[in-house]
Amino acid sequence: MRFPENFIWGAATSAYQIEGAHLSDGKGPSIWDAFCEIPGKVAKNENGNIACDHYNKFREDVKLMKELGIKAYRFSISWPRIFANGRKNSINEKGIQFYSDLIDCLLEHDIIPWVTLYHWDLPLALQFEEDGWLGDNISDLFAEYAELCFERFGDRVKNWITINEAWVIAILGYGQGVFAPGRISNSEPYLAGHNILLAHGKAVKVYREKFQSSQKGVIGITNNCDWREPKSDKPEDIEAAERALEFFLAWFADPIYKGDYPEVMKARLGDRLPSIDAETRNLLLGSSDFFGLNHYTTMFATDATGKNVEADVHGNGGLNEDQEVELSIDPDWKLTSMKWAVVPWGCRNLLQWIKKRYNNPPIYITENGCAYDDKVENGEVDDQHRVHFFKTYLEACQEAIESGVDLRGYFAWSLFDNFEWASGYEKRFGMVHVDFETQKRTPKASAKYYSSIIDNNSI
Ligand code: PNW
Repeated sequence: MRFPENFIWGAATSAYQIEGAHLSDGKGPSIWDAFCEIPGKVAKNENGNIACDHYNKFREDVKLMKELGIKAYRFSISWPRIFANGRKNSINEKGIQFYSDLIDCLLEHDIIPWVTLYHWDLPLALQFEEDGWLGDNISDLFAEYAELCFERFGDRVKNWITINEAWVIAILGYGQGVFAPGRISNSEPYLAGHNILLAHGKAVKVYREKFQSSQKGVIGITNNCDWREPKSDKPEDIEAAERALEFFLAWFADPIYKGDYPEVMKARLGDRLPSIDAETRNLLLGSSDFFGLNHYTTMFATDATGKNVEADVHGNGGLNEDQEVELSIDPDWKLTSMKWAVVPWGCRNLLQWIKKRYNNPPIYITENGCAYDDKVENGEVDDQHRVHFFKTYLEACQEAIESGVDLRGYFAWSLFDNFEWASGYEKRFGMVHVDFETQKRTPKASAKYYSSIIDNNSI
C-alpha cells in the first residue's frame, strides 16, 4: 500500500541536541547548559557544548538531507540564541541570522522547514528571574519570543510547533527532576504544565491575529504519549489503561480539543491541578491546527487502586501514585538501548485512540524512532534493528490510515545521533551516525532504507 498523496516525510532534531556553539555569537545560556554542569545529572557528565556542531556545519547537513531525499525537516529554535536573557531587550541578531540562513538553505534544497519554538532550552535568566515554567509571566514572555520568530521567519516558515512535549517538561523537569531544571515535586508539574498550555495558547493567538492570514501557515503543539494496553480484559484494568492515557496525553490535549482537563485528573489531583477558567478555555479551545504526536513505546497497565506500587524502571512510583496504575512490559517484547519496548501495534492503537477521542484531527507523527548501540564497521553502520523498527512502525501507521485515521506525515527521530539529554551521547537515535571526535557523518543502513520509502511513498 502506498501512503496518501502529499504525505509529509521528514526527519527531526532539536537545537540543544545538535547545534553546539552553546555560547557563540551572543547566545545566552539555557537551563540545559546549567543542568549539565551539575555532577551526576547527565551520563558521563556530558553536555551539548559542541554536540554535532550543526551551528557551523548546517550547510553540509542540509546537503546530506537532500541526498537522503528528506522532504521536511523539523528543527527547533533556541530561545536564548534569539533573546540572550529571554527578553526582548536582549535580541541577538547573529542568532537570528543563523536560523534565517538555515531556513534559506533548506528552501534552496526544496526541504520544508517545520519549526519548533520550544524544545526545552529555556533561557537561564528566566529560570532565575521568573522561576521558569512556574512563573506568572512566563507565558507572556514566550509569546513575545514567538512573535519575533513569526516576524523574522514567518515569510518562509509555514509550519510552526509551539512546544515540544509538555509532559516531559512537566514530569521529568518538575516532578522527577531528571531533566532541567531538575525540580522534584508532586504539585509543580501541574502548575508548569498549565503555564506551558497558556504559553502555547498565547503564541497561537499572536500568530492568528497578526500573521496567519498574510503568511498562510499552520501552527500547533506536539505532545508525546506512549500506548497503555490493559493487562487483562478485566474492567478495572481497561479503566486503568484509559486513566493512564488521560494522565499522559489528555492532560494536554483535552484543554485544546475539549476546553478542560480530564475529569479523572481534576478528581484525583484536587488543588494541585490549576483550573481552567472561561478566558483560558477560550484561549486554548481549538488552538492547534493539527495534532502533533511523538511516540516511542508501549506498556501494560494494571489497576493498582489502594496498592502501594514501588518505584521502578517502568515508570512506577512517584507521581504515578496519583493514577493508581501499575505499569509493566511483556518479557517477550524486544527492547531498544533505552529499554523501551518495540511494539508497533501500540502506535496503531494510540492513533486510533486519538482519532476517537478528538474527532479525527489531522495528525502528524513529529517523532518516532529508537536508540541502538550502533558501530561503524568498514565505514558502514548496518543498523538492521532500526530498519526493522521503521518498517514495522510505518506498517502500523498504514493500518491506522486504512482504519480512517487522518495521519498526514511522519518525522523520524532522529536525523543524527545527538545529545540524548540525561543519557548523553551514548544513546544513538540517528539515521546518520556521528563520530563525536571527528564530527564525521555516516548514513546508516536505516537512512538508506528510509530514503527508499520516501522515494516510493510506500514501505
Ligand atoms: C523525546 N520519556 O524525549 C524528545 O522530544 C527528544 O528530544 C528525545 O531525544 C527523544 O524523545 C528520545 O528520547 C523524550 O521518558 C524523553 O517518556 C523521555 C521520554 C519521552 C520522550
